Amino acid sequence: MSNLETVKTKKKLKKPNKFQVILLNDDYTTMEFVVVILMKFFSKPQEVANALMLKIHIEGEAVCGVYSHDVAQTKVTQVMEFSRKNEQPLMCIIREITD
Ligand code: TYC
Repeated sequence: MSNLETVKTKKKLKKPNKFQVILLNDDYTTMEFVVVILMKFFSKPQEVANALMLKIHIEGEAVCGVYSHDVAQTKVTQVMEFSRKNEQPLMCIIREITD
């Protein structure tokens, strides 16, 4: 295969970028509300949601899901809107996975 063909092949097979959606701890959002968020927007069963909420509470943050950029951005927007409507200061961020 020529050099040109190799470059073309590499470009075609490039893996799509993936993005972690991360919830951050704070002192004011209720634990119950975070569990609701994890069940409603990240489809976690209640026990998993509870364990993940505690991990965030103790460690400061946790990855709640990994998605394409579009889906990750939508999750962040939905979580932030729902939190503000419910007067909770919960923060949700995106982090690109780099290798
Ligand atoms: N630290 C909060 C409390 O003690 C609970 C909490 C957990 C807040 C996870 C945000 O992403 C969070 N009420």
